[in-house]
Amino acid sequence: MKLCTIGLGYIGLPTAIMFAKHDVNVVGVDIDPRVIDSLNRGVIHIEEPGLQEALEEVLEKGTFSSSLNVEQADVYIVAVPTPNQSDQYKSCDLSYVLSAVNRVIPYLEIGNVLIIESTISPRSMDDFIKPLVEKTGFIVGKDIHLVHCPERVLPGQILHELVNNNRIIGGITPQCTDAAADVYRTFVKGEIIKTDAKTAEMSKLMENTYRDVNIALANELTQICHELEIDALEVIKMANKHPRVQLHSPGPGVGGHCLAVDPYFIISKSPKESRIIQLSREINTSMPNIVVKHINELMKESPTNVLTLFGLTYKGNVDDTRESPAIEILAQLKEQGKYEVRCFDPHVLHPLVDINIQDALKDSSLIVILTDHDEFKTLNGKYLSGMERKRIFDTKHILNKIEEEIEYIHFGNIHQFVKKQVATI
Ligand code: SAJ
Repeated sequence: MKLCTIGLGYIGLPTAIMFAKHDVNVVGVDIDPRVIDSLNRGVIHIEEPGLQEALEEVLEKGTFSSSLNVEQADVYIVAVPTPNQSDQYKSCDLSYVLSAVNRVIPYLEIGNVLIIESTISPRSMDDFIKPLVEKTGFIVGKDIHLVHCPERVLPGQILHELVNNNRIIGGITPQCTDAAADVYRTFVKGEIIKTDAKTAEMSKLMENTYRDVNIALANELTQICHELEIDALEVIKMANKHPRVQLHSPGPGVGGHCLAVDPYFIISKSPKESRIIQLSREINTSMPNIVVKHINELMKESPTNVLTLFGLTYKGNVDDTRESPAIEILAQLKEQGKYEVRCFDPHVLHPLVDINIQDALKDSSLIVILTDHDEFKTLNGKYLSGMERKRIFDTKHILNKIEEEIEYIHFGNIHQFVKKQVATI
């Protein structure tokens, strides 16, 4: 089998290398010459544990090469970005996917399998990609097997999850699904679950939407409990003792390139019906404003105007700041111009970030924890000695041990510190 992958990013590259490890002859294609140069020099251009070694292995074996140009193959996999557009409902920008398919079309031959792994809005396969392929005269399901196979791997564990996760295979016809299932059986040890293209599209989007909606519920609970002077975090702990309840955790908002993006792909396709999904997005995107309002209250009458943000990434233990609520909070505080804002994040190299925790905390009146990095969980008094007031507002509620001298504020007890009712969204 020969395979051509289009898009060599966080998903395309590990997928291409995984097939090559399993003796498939793979050419990986990308439009960025720097990516191709780097891979041809034997160096991966993204950070992912085990991937560098895997690249070296497949280059040595001779089963993987990379190129700027598509080549004739038996199977094509498209894994290119699908950003939000800037329209009213932030719909899915399919242009990179359509352009990748257009690049494959001249090479298509009867019997080929064309797989789209990029996250796409529901019905994209039926309404846009199938007609594009059929414009060539090929019949999908008979001549060409067209399939959506969403990826669901977690950065940091991609090589393990590619092999072990379940895989949803959604073909335009059952024949398409069967053909793609044979392709993934090359290395997938998880269950291969067969369905149709539009169910596969929607199920991928709903996985992340489910999480976004549940986080919004937890975030809304913090607002209700603030008003009613109840400890929201205790409420969550108690409610989760029920065997069938799993409330999520509140926080400063929802970031990253999945939860903060995918729900809009559903909303834009069905704006009238997607009421909870829209409201959840609204609640989660309002959290940075709420955190900034709390900060303003907590900084009233503070001994200095210095405050320190801990963590700029969208979640803990990653270096990714895409769509990060912490970045939004930093921007709002900078725009207000009321404080000297310092940032500390051992995972982020940025001119705004202090490398040294002592520098970040000198004369500070407040630490605001915005990301659940492991390094922050054991924060203790010895680091805080340079602070003017030892006060922590922990939006992720992650400190393991709270020393007496520290004023520890979180979404459970914020009402004791910020009496004034904070405007909800
Ligand atoms: N968050 C909360 N409260 C919670 C859980 C998360 O505020 O209870 C916040 C995080 O801090 C972060 C955001 O949500 O800002 C997203 O984090 P995440 O870990 O939930 O999700 P991602 O975006 O890193 O990865 C998700 C995963 N999807 C699900 O768990 C359903 C992953 O499996 C997918 O591969 C990935 O999206 C994707 O590519 O779609």
